[in-house]
Amino acid sequence: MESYLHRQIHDLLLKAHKPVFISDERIDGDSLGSSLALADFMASHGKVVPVYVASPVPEQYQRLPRAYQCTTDIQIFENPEIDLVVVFDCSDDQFVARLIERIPGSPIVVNIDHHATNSRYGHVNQVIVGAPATCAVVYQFFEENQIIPSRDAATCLLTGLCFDTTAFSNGATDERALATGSKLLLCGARVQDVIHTMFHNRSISALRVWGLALERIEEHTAQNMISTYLTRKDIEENNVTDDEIDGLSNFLNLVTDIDTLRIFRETVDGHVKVSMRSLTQDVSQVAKAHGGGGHIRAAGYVIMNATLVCDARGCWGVVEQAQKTV
Ligand SMILES: [Mn+2]
Repeated sequence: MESYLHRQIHDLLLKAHKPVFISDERIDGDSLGSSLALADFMASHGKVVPVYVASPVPEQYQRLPRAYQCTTDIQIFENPEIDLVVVFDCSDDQFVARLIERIPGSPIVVNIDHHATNSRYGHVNQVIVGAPATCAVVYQFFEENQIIPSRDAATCLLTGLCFDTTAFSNGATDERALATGSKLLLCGARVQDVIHTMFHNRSISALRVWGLALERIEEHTAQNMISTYLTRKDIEENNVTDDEIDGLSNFLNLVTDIDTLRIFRETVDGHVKVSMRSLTQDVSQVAKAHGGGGHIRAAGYVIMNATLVCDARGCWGVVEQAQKTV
């Protein structure tokens, strides 16, 4: 089935007159790497495909091959000629629906992903839950169609694979991840560029904010769990962006043997975002129960209209505001 779908996607890509790619709302190494690798494949067939991103590409990813093809211009969807939409690493069908409803025609939607919570919203759904990254699914696309990815495409794919496996260290690291990594190196992926993109990019201010989060770690011994908290004030007073402090949950997951961890962070629009990681628990179910999503071992959700408060004893908690009534 997977091979059949890869060949079907190949045909759709080559037949499309006006394709558009969508990278997941949450921009990371995997969502960008997978979409840019296929954008590179399309360029080798003379087609420059726009890659829609919900917000500007964070600085650390701006050197990825073809990152210049990313656009935040939502008006690109207002084109009746669009006949194919390919969505990468995105389990949120509402995000995709809001973009697709802007297209005056009825394009074919291809959904390429590996999230356990993906609802299979496309006409063609290449959702491989066992895959370590969407980039591994896209690598399989190349392989099953007997195409050798270019050096640039391989570098994009290795970026996503390293991102989602935290450089082959977390629970998503399996035989397929290591085998795919090795094949990408043989295709000429630039591993030092990937390591630089992933790790050598933290500003000192961002580390200070991480420091606040590390200081505030609370232990829940009975559940073998830790939690920590970051407010808007922490982020804004240190002049860092949310992108810059992303990666804290992966870092904690890498350096502790605590089973489950949760990071609560106030968002710019008045909500609280919860990121969870676990070594043994299915946190995707917890996330789903709260309207979020993700993977079995890495998932998250948003508590709407909420703030974080620290009481006199230094204990942190989430305060949900009642919805304003008109
Ligand atoms: Mn992913």
